[in-house]
Amino acid sequence: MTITITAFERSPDRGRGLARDMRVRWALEEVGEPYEVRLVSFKAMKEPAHLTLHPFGQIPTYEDGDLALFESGAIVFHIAERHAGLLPADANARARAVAWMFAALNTVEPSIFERSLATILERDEPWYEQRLRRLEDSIRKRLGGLSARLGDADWLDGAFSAGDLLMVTVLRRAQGAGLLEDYPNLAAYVARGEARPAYKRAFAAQLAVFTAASGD
Ligand code: GTB
Repeated sequence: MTITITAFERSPDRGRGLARDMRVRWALEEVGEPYEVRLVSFKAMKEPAHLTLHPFGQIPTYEDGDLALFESGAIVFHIAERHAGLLPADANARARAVAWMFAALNTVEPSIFERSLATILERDEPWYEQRLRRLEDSIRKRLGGLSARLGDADWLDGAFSAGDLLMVTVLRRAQGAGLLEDYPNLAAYVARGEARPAYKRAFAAQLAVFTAASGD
């Protein structure tokens, strides 16, 4: 049975690979697992059929036989646990890689995500500039810590892992905002992730959806 994931029928990111199906596609490409994609509209996401898969009516979801999952982090973890290549075999190294997965989603992603939302939804508020400064201060705190820890290493803890995969997808949302660019080792880290063949295949697949939908 082929794995099926869901993704935006029309991603608001216009094919930049910023929606969270990208990390699931990338993980599946890294482990060489074929998958199908069911595209869903914003309307369909809130309808009963999709809500049985995702209680919050979002993408991505993951179905494999009688297993249905939501939450991109849980999906990537599931893929990483069942296939070689995304988590080290050594128990301590594996625990550290899992810690980096949580760090990406719990510690680094929130302020980056909030900032992007604020730039879309709160731009006209009188307190917008103040909020943006606050969010950017907290992003810089996280990027500073991450940059110091990464140093001149290629990946966060030894070989490339699911922790790096999630961290790179999270950091990509801070690109072009004058944030990531202040940390050359993090910018190079993201570029290393984006240069991986599995990343390129995943990116091309999600871009093809946008291109087909827009008739470009
Ligand atoms: N914690 C969940 C997970 O990690 O899976 C969050 C899932 C989530 O936020 N899904 C978003 C969604 O379905 C898409 S990824 N939103 C529709 C809704 O809530 O109704 C977030 C996202 C959306 C758009 C862009 N973009 O345009 O750049 C980037 C990321």
